[in-house]
Amino acid sequence: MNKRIFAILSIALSLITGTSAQEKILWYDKPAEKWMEALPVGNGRLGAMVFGGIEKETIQLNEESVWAGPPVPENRNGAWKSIAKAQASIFNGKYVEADSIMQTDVLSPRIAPRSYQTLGNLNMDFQLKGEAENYRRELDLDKAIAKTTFTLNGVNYTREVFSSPVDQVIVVKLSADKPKSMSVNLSLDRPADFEVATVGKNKIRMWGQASQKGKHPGVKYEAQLLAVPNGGKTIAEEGNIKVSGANGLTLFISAATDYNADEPYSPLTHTLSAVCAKQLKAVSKKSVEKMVDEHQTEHQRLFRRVTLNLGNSGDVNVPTNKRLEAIKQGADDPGLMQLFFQYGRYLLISSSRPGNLPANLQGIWNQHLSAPWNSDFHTNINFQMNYWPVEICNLSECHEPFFDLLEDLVEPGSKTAKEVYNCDGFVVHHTTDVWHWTAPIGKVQYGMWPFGSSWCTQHFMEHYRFTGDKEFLANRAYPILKESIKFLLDWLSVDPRSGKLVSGPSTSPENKFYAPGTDKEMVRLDMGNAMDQEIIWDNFTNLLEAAAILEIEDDFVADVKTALANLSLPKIGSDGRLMEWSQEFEEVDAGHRHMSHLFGLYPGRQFSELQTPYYIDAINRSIDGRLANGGGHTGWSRAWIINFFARLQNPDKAYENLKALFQKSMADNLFDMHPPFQIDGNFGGAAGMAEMLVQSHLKDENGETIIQLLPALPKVWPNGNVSGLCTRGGFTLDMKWKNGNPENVVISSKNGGSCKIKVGDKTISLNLKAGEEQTLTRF
Ligand code: FUC
Repeated sequence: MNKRIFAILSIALSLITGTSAQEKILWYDKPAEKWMEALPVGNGRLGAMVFGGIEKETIQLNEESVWAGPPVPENRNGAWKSIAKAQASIFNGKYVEADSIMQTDVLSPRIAPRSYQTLGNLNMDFQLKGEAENYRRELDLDKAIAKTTFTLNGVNYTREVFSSPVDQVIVVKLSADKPKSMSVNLSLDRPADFEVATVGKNKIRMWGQASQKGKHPGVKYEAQLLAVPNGGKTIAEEGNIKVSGANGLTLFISAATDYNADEPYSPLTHTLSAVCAKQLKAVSKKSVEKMVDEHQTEHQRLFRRVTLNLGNSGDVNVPTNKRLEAIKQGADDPGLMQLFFQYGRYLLISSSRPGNLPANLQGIWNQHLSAPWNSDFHTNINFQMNYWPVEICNLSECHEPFFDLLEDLVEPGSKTAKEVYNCDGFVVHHTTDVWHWTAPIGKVQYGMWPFGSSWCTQHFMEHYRFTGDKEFLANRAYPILKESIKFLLDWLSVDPRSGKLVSGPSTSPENKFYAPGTDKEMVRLDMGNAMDQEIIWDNFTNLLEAAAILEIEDDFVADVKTALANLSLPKIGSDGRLMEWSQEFEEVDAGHRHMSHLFGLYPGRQFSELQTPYYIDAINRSIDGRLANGGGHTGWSRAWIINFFARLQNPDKAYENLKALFQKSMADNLFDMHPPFQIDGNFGGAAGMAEMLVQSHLKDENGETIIQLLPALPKVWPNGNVSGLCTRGGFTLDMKWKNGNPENVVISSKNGGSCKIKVGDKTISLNLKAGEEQTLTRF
């Protein structure tokens, strides 16, 4: 498409949706002083944090597979021999004994740190003196370009940075509007484990092997910087490149590692310098304009699928940090929330593209050698939360890296299931990383929880529900669900007190309670905690749904049906709250950040006002109890609460918690803070906003998807529109609302099928052919 037509179409699109290009920009009037003020770009694999400095500019670089290496935790072979003893202890009320048996006999030592690491820094020392004027740095989410502009000594400088998914390089384009104004010293470095050298006069190589203070030798990496000046003089000396008096300058950064995702313990044998050089050679033959065009087209292919306008864009002329500060002071700013929503989508596109590793605790953006929690894949909420927005926000293919990792864990997870538990199937615990280990580790409080795998398999089924991809269901979702459930069927035991099937000994992540009958001794393990039972319910019902679609009727399916009928379900306590454990224990931390027992509300679908109203009051009391005692204090915990209240169809509380996420857990660059930075809250928050606008997790008695429109629309968003949100059943939705009510809804079907649209108490039945769309204007 030529540029003019494209520009006209963009204007037309913004007129239709009521959003302008400015609304998708984060911007600031000062350079970043801290990393948490810098702006992220990424192509799924290569990330960069842009500070926007004037005399000196640093760009912190990442490559997703730069990890310190083995040793990793190992399975305790034969640990299962002690598990029956611990189970009996719990059934006999001896909780301290059970914790102690499991801690001593089952958990492996936590071998850490072994972290995801920074690739290094590109340092640019510009030969500039004087006061800059008209300073602005921005991140344009639609263009996926970070840009810094200022005027100094009468020269207008522009610096643009992007990470191209097409060319697999980071591009830094430096321009000035007066000739010969560009003089800069360039270098690459890293906090440890690196060597540098120049090649010819315009290339720097940096290489090494990631380690953790000399231990844990891991991934070998190389990064190369190619400087392509326009005019001026370029010399290379002692690992640096000096450019003086150029009219402009473009830098290309390539990076490669020997990490082999298919077999992490057999590194790739390709020559890293040759891989990097090849990528640089390819781009040096291309015009930067073409690279920008191709980069944007690829980014916008995904990004532009969804538009959101919450009715009031706020003042786009006020810097983003000041708007955030105003929210912290109590103001409402739907425009900034709209920006945060699209930022979530932008971050997912930029950190999780097909073929790459999935987004870790920091996406791909990490400046440390020892990152908080190693920046790993934490599977007791965080890793899953990263992918909560992926289907509903029309980024289905960005789910791929998640599926790939899970499938890679089946083999080691089967070994763990056999060696540690003497169970069939596969198991993953509270965390894992690029080395694909699956053993239970550390303390029972977090480590004794064999449910990372079963929770993650939920995503496979959800992918099917949103896309209707039957091949995926048959070849990927069903097999992995089956492996997860094989483990569960062996793991479950009969509770002699109730005759029901329960999981355990296991923690309700990562909470603790006072052991009954002791002088307030703290313990963690129970038989039949609510979360385990809910995840098992989810797994079983997912498998049965898949089996029905695939017309599988065999002994395994029959076993799952029987187990489901005998499964212990969550109970309501004497104080009216949903019980977190199987008994009414006295809790140690009433405001605990994990709200594991509410899994069945979100991301599960076991509890709903429409179908299980008797649970709703208990759930509300549980959340209120947590919040009254300081719950929601981490970004991800708050993000989870937004989703809970969206599902409870409580717009006021959903909004109150969304606002609290901005007020208490957000940095100036709109990164979520645990604190420290943890990207899950960005994704969980965006998912929560989508969930406030449309929900589709329920089915009616005939198995038809119920699509609920504006189930939790807050008063501050009375008018607005959204396009491109996806629902289960394979529908896509464009919707305009006025005075809190849907006015114009266009619903289209990917594969053909029927659904029930629900607005308040009214229901409309629809039956669409594949590719058909229908407009609804009366409700
Ligand atoms: C979970 C949480 C922590 C942290 C860690 C990465 O275990 O309990 O708060 O977010 O993951």
